[in-house]
Amino acid sequence: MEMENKEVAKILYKVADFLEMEDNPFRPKAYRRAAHTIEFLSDNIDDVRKKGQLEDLPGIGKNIAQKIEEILDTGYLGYLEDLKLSVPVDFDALSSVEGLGPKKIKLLYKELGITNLDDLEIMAKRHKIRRLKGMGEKSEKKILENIEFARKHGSRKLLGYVLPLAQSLKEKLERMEITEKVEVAGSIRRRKETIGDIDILVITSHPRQVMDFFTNMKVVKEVINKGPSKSTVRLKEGVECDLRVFEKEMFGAALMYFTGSKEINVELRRIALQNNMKLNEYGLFKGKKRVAGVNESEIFHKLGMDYIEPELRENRGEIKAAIEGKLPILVDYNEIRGDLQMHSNWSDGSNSIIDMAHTASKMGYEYIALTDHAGSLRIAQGLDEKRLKDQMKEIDKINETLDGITILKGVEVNIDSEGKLDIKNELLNDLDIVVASIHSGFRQEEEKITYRIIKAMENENVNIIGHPTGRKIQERKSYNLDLEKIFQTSMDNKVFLEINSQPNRLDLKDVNIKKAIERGCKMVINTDAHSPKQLKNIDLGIATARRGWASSKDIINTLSLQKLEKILN
Ligand code: DGT
Ligand code: CA
Ligand code: CA
Ligand code: ZN
Repeated sequence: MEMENKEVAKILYKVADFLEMEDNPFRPKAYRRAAHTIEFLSDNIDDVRKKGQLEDLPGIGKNIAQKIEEILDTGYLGYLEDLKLSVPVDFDALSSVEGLGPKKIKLLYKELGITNLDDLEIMAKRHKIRRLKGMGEKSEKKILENIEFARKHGSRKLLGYVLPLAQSLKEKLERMEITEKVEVAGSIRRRKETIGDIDILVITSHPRQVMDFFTNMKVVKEVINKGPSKSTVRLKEGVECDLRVFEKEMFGAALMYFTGSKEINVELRRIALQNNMKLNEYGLFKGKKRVAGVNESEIFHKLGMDYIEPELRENRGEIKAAIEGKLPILVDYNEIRGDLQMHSNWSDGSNSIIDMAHTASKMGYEYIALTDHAGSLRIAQGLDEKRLKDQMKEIDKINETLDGITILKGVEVNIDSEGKLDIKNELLNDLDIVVASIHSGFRQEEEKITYRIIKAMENENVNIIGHPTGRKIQERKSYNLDLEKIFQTSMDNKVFLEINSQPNRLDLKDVNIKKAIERGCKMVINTDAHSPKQLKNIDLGIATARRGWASSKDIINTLSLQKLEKILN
């Protein structure tokens, strides 16, 4: 089984979380360190293992190396499963409540017997939590607010985690000779930021054989149900997957139906009825006659509208636009010419500047901006002004050796709690790109935090606001922001809001991108990569931009280097 480094790291982090609830401070640290090493490793961990070099990695000794091998072999770690059994706490659910870490979860369990979200809610409502050590009335109130958020987002998985999984299943099925066509449908095809389950559709004239193969794959943990036209399995990664079989004549209708969303389906069916037709997963019918169904476009056309890209199918106005011929031409997955936020091992990235540039060059980019952390961000090993100057010289040197790609000199500078930047203006002025981001003081009130960002945008050296709302999917809500003011200032000062492509950020998010475009803002899609591999996350950012109705004209890094430099000045 091909395991991603981040999946292995995730299991080790989870072990650390559980160990944290015991009283030995040393062991969680060891697991966390090993997890961090793997998370930021540029080589595939399985390759390292095959070369017998696991124990050469920093922080990985014999014991943890054995555990990594077990994870790579089985997708599981027995030790973690044992730990889970030793405390009957629904750790995933509780830790999804913002503000609850392992230590607090332990406290809540030991003192109040809280094991899940329902217990937590009851105890908070009975005001039992405010009496615990280190808690108070305020944290009790916060918990109540955050439970609701955690419930809503709890069991869904990040697109960035599920998409590669779905694509590998698709490829497995495509490699069978008896499958004629395989498509991933559902929320994954729409590139929604979180995913409930994977939906795959197949054309085949040998459904039983395909189902046998599907339910017996090595990545399957459990068969939930199996039939000739539909089967459902739970994968070892914890995600469910539906496989459905259709005939060729109706495949377009099936794909349309199972791509959804439910909301657009309801609306499309209504429009079909209005036109004396009937739409379902088997086709578009006039009386008993199927008038369309082989592919999606003919169905859309027969319904009197343009083809709607899957990313837009949320019933947010796309049907009306499709009828009026006013859908935007969405920015394409191959239109991005460069990535304007990334980190190297000069700060908290895992690789050299050259490594990043080479991967970017292979991706066909014309330019990248190196934007290491600088100033006071201690946790991210921020560069001081002298190191930043050294790096600029280094980039000049590297640029001379590169062909076809240019590295722009940049920085990610911190916006402090007053809205000031922690690097001097003269130095910022010497850089090609300045990304300013908030990394602390997330909980300030709306007026204050909006002011900080506006103040940063008014600095004439700032080009981009990084991850503008600070949300982390399923982890942290966005800051309280007056987005209208931010959009206006962005336009007035020609400062571009970022669409950050990190799988758990996707910030700005789709609906905010749409609003920004309606106001006339331009944006930039960046990965904020900390390793060469993460540069590939750009597709998640592009998908998000497409879900926000963005065209290439709305996105500045679709421009050539020459044009980009012009609008940056
Ligand atoms: P998910 O899995 O929660 O991330 O979201 P989806 O959109 O993939 O939903 P899922 O897997 O329940 O169903 C796949 C698609 O099938 C969905 O987008 C629309 C269609 N569908 C499923 N159930 C219904 C239904 O009850 N009514 C309608 N109109 N469409 C449905
Ligand atoms: Ca689904
Ligand atoms: Ca489903
Ligand atoms: Zn960083």
